[in-house]
Amino acid sequence: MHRLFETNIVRSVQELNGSWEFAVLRDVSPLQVRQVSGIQQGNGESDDELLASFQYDYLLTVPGCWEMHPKLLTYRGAGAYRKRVTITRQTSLRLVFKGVSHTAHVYFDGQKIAEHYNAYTEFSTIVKDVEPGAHEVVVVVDNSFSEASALHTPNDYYTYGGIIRPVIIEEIGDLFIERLEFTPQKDDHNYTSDHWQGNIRAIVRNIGDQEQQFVLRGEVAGQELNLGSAKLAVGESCILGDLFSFSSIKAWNANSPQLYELNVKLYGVDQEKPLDDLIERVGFRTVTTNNGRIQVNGEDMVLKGLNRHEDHPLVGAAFPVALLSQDLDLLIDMGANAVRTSHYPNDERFLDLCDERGMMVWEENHARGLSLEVMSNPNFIWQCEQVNREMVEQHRNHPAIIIWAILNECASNTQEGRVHYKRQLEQLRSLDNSRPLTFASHQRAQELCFDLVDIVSFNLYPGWYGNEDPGELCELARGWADAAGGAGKPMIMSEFGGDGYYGFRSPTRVKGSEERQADIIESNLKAYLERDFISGMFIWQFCDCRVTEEDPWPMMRSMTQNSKGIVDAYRRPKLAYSVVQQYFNA
Ligand code: ADA
Repeated sequence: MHRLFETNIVRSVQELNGSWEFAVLRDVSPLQVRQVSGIQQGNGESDDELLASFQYDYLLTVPGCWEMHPKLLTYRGAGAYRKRVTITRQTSLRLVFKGVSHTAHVYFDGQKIAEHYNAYTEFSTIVKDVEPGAHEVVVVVDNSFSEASALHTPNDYYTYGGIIRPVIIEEIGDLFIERLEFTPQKDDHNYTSDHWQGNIRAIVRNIGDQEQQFVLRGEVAGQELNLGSAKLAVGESCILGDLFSFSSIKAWNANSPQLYELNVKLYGVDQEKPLDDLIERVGFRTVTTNNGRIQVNGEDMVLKGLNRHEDHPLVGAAFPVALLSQDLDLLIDMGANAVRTSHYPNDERFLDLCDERGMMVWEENHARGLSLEVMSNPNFIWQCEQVNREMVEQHRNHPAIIIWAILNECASNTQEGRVHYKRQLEQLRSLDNSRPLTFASHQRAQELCFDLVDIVSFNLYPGWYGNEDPGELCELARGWADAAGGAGKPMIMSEFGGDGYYGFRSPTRVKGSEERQADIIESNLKAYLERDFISGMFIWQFCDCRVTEEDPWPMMRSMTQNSKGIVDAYRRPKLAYSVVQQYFNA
């Protein structure tokens, strides 16, 4: 199940999940091969010899992380996944990979057809005019750390190896709808009326050998939409769409998360039968920042949230829907109305669940604690630009996402770092200007980038890394923000918390005990909930998570895990759980 709703009725879509053969490539890393040889392999080049040398000794589940296999518990390096697919008629195929960690090189019948960097965004590739019969898909996956990877670095979370999210294979014709974009608008600002606008854009591609003419028709909430017609030259794509008005709309909000299907069909000229289709699920809501507060549908909100790493000892980062849903159930049970996808774009099905249950989402790009030196890595700029673009293009239709963010705790205290923050925030605004932007800062009075964002956000750990009083510290933080270009902007406490080792109880309430963790959470929540200038808070963190074993993490994190979860890695509640319930439900 790659989404929580049907994405196509006309187009044939199959999941390529299940058992794949797997070969460990201890000595071959495609990234290294490419760097060492200096050969940039392009589409269509054959790597027969390399592919033929692989020994497929394992059967692994896709989606899955190879670290779940008893022989690969800590394997860091390259591996090859192989799957045979049978096609029953001549067709073009579109292969969609929802997440491969970290780097993927994809081969179809021995020909290289795609490569992609970053575990947390999807990519797709097209193979034209495939003959009926059996074919072979090989995905060479690499989760090693090197200069080539600026964003996956040894860090305070684990980055696994494998095809961690679903794989889809679609049969497409010469013309197909690549993507749909939906942006709700409320031009009358009258949120009691059921009139809304929706800006709808469809991206259509012609992969055939001839010019193609087509018509696009859609439907939302029972209303038919004429999206226009176009003539598309060979190899071209185009965008069709308009701003549509809707009546009798129920808005999406956290208490009543009304969703609608946006169903778009593509027809040949004068044809009755659609050639292709694409379905998205959308909601009507606006997000604004006025008067130092955050509004959803014009109403001031206080975000009561937790930071969540997509990590679980049973599955690594490759979550089945049941576990995604369990996480959401726990968040809701704690009284949270928001979740932050620290520190990377999340599984789309988690976002689908958030849409359904009214859980507001701060989604951020992939970066945690990158120093100026890492930000100067020549790969940093394109790797960030790519993840930003893919995150917004792929997730923009989720009404649950109300904030985009970048670069958690990076060098925003330097002029060189500021250049990156500015460039990336401008990029995000150009992709989607319907949501406020922020980043989580730990730079205190040294912060230089608050003038660039809509919301100022602080990661401070009063009671854990220091013994400050949370109330006094957040007032100081408001002052730092005001002095640094953040005056008048809403403020979020984006991280706070402390370690609590599951089962470690201590009458002295020593640091690390569940008691002390509960005390820290309580003093922070109390301070933030009673201050009007705070528009949101995200506890660090939802669940304990594994950290990478490379230095310096084992020395910094007992049991190589970040133990600041309110539930442990297996989702067992700690003492702080009921404290969160008490404050979030008050
Ligand atoms: C940082 C960081 C988190 C985590 C946390 C901690 O603020 O953003 O990823 O490392 O600190 O546990 O110290």
